[in-house]
Amino acid sequence: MSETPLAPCGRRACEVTDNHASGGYRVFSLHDPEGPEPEPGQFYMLATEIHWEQRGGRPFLPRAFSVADVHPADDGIELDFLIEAVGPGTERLCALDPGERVWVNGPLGNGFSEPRQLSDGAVGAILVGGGIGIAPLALLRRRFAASNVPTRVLLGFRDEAHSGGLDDLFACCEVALASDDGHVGHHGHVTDLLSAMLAGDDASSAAVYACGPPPMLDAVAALCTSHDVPSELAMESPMACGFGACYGCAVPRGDGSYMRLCVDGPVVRAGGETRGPPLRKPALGRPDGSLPGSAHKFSAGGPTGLSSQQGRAIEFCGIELEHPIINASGTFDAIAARRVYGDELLRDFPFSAFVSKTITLEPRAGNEPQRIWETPAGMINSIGLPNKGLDGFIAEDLPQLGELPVPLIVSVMATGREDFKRMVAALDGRGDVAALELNVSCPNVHSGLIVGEQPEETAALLEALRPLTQKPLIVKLTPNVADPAAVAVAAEEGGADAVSLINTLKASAVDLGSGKPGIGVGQGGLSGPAVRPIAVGQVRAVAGAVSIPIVGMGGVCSGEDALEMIAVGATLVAVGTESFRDPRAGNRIATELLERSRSPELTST
Ligand code: RRO
Repeated sequence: MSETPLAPCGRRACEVTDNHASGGYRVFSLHDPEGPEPEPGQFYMLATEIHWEQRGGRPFLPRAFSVADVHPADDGIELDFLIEAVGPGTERLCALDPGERVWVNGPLGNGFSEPRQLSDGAVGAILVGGGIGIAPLALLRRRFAASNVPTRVLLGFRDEAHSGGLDDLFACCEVALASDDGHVGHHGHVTDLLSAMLAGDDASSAAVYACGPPPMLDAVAALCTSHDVPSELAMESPMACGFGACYGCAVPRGDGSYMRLCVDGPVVRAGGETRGPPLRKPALGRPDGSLPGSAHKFSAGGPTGLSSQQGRAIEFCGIELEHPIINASGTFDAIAARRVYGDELLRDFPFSAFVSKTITLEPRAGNEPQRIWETPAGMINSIGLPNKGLDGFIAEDLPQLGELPVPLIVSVMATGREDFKRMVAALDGRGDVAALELNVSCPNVHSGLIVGEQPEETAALLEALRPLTQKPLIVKLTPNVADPAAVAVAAEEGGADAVSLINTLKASAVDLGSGKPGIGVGQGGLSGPAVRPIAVGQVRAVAGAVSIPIVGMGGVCSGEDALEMIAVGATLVAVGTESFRDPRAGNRIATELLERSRSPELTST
């Protein structure tokens, strides 16, 4: 297991060097001077630098693509991607001109294994690709050729218009073809070719590697299981971030739980198990050698360059923070991000405090896919609070979160007061927890009662919890009520130290292709710049009603947006969805905020 990070920390702008038609698809190439060479099966999150939110605020999220080929360049490497224009994101990428720049985050995820890693007896490889799924197999074939692994390639296409990439990526080798319409090769499915091959004598010495549409992968997995041949499948799932933050790319494991395909895949062993051990074990200790749990006070002049001498250090509920930018709960998984980006993440951590994803008393698997849906200038999520439960969190996550170089705020949620009390009492004694956020506003857990929708319930909850802890209690408010200020006042009267708002707005979408809801469970919560004016309005209303500090959030993408939140009364500003697009959005926004607040034109409401 490699101790090196998968990818440079954050996103970087890479120049397009070529973009040409290839059958019904396009092959475009990027010059990457900084990134490490990707493994076959790994992927990148891509978005164009300009004109991304071009048509009605879409595309908004970056798109995930497997890398199809890699070439050495004078300076760094050149990456090839195979792409078909099927929606606003792929259409924009297909239209790229050489010289334009693309935001690149990667390489990400687990790549394919060698045959011998899958089975002692496997010495050769059979690659099975369908449609655009041939892309990662092109790089895999090249890797196996270089390491003298005997490899056979079976590729299938729907029709001629969907047979792109062949000449560009597989021109050099013998390939058996199949097509649904019979225009080339075997008239039928590529899995017919695999079936015939596995019935042959030498199948027991091979491992199968497949990428393509889900029905094809199911058929490959079934064939391999029946012939007792090991296989790896490169899968796809809608994802917003690619580095474990959004929890959108959930794929069932078969035991009732889900894996995040971005960090547990995209290559998985047939049968649903992930490829192997976690990507990387985080190193113990802090980069500066200080002890975990000692980081709740900050000296001036931190890594972002924001310093208390410059008047930017913030006191929040008795906790000293280096700057006003924190993360919104559930939008950044620091443990997963550290596995992807390594300790570089800690050296210049994006936030001045870290808020955990909300935990519950008992473990939860989360909601069934589809969990995310892109909308104009935003997205809907219905993640459904997947978490390890209080005990799992304390045993497994808390020690790792205690190594972060910033104070930790743990977000908790329960459907009943007694469960809330048990969680608060259990976390009260933890020195590594600086404060607690009470999530009384999740739109995606259907308990019958959302405490934060009723001022009396909110006040009663706070009155029950206040005697249990000296730690600051921050109440996360819902925007899905007529009068959020009334709930904020109730929280303050009940003994809350601060309020945070807004959680996401209840929302829905329809997949016009299938006629089904865009979100598996029918509805979810809307976030992103689309909700920012609502968030600003609600922060303003709450600030006029309470005297406790406010954490403002909702669609903050820039220093100016953060300044707007502060102008209407926020003490801290949380960044949420923007971290999916830019993993270092927190650092960027903190720096922009400092620069903007020094500017002479600064005005306030
Ligand atoms: O996990 C979620 O689905 C979720 C939560 Br807990 C929340 O508070 N807000 C949200 O939009 N999603």
